Amino acid sequence: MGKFYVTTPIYYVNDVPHVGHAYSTIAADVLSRFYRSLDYDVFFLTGTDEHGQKVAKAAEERGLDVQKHVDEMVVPFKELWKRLEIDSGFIRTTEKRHEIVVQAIFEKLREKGDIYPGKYEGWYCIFEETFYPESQIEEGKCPECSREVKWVSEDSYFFKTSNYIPRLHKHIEENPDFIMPKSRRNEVLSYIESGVQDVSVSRTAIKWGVKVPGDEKHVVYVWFDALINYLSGIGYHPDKKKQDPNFKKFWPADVHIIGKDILKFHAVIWPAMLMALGEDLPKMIFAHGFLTVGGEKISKSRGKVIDPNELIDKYGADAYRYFFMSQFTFGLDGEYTEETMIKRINADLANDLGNLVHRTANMMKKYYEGNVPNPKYSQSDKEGLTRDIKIQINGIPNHLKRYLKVLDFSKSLAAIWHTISLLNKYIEDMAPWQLHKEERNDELAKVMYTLADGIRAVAQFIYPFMPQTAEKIWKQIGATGDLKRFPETKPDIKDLNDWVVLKPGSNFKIAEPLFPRIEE
Ligand code: ME8
Repeated sequence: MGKFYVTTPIYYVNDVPHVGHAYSTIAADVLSRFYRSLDYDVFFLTGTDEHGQKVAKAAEERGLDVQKHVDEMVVPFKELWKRLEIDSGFIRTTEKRHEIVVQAIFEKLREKGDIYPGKYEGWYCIFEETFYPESQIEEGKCPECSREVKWVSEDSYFFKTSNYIPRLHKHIEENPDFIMPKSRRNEVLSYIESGVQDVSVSRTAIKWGVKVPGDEKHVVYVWFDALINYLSGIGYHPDKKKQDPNFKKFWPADVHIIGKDILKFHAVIWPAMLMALGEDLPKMIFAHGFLTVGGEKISKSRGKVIDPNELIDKYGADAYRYFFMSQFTFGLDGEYTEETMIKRINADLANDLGNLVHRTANMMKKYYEGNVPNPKYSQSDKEGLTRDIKIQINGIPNHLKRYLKVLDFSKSLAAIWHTISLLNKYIEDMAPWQLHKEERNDELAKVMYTLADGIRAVAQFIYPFMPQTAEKIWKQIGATGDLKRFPETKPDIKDLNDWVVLKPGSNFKIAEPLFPRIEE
């Protein structure tokens, strides 16, 4: 099978993580679990961006040495990822393995003439860690966040970004999936068509950062440093002899997941850096939308904070993951309210999924002492509801492959939930209690088996999104196979008896409700 390399942004450790950070990270985790379950060799990288003025300033405000500050601030990120079942590699830009690579790349590009000394004069916004041309500054305010910008006039190294723009332009035109969604691709195209300047890639006014090799009064610009994590995190080194085999295996990245705020860095500067290094470009850069509250981007500095830990305490990690992945279209902005979250958990998780499992468990207990019966499907079942259910379930793996290829998490979940609704409707339509009463035992066995195996399939489908719940269901239905191996869509259904996956005789137990109803 193939390989899959997915990344998230590495987050600034000026503050604790918020729901926006968790959003990108959960999305990457879902993809990574999905591709693992398809037997891909997966590398998923997240981490923290620990240099730059913004982080140094946060340390100063706390009266702490910067290193001590970053060592402390990385902890809440790691803890949150653990709570959210994020199964990934982790890189910190203050790690030696990263700093060495940043310096080696700087040196290589300087030798090549792609990095040259000069003088930077212009405006700098510490919050955005970005330089802005005069033309974008109004009344001394940052065009992005409206904070005050600072006039910077200092010696600086520049990276010849402009050299690579024609090639980048062509690449974007020829590869419609390189920047997703389409609206973002258009944004980048018009940005580069308006002309791109070389980027300042070092600072002399600050000390906190990776030292420029051979010219230590400079530190490397935080973005130049941070982007390199995607390479250093898988063992890259510009000297091939020093490369880890992982680099060869996993590069180029299959998808960089980012928020739309950092699109230009990823879709312009980063590809230019890679071209300068002679490395392949990532296959896809997906810039998702913002989570908003009252129409405004959620971010600590704007006073709009939603603490993921609080929501996990109240609703659990899986409900959290489910809500954020199902509620919003990944490429668009989405307005968050706790009320919608509660409604969604009650309707989809407590009702649809929870009831399906609970009702089936109760009937299984009543009719079969909990032991899943052995169905004998017949030709006539081909025409009926049972067949419809099987066909629906059979179609899901291909649907999910298609949707997740373009990071459509909400459509993927909608497809799974459609199946869950059909299974619930199947209970009503087939009325197993009636079959039981009338002692139509063969029919009852088929219906109850179809339900149990349908639930087995649902557990496998939801596994990438809700790993804990999938495991719980797996245990509850007494399944013995590999939950994490994703089922394949079968080309044709000839005989429903070929579709017996969950072993008849499995012990389907009654258990605590998966998702207790929340007071609305
Ligand atoms: O930009 N909605 O780090 P950062 C959705 N260190 N996603 C959001 C969000 C929101 N309201 N707020 C933040 C940096 N995010 C750099 C990145 S990468 C080489 C360096 C997510 O801590 C989203 O992914 O400001 C966004 O791009 C990222 O957090 C910014 O995190």
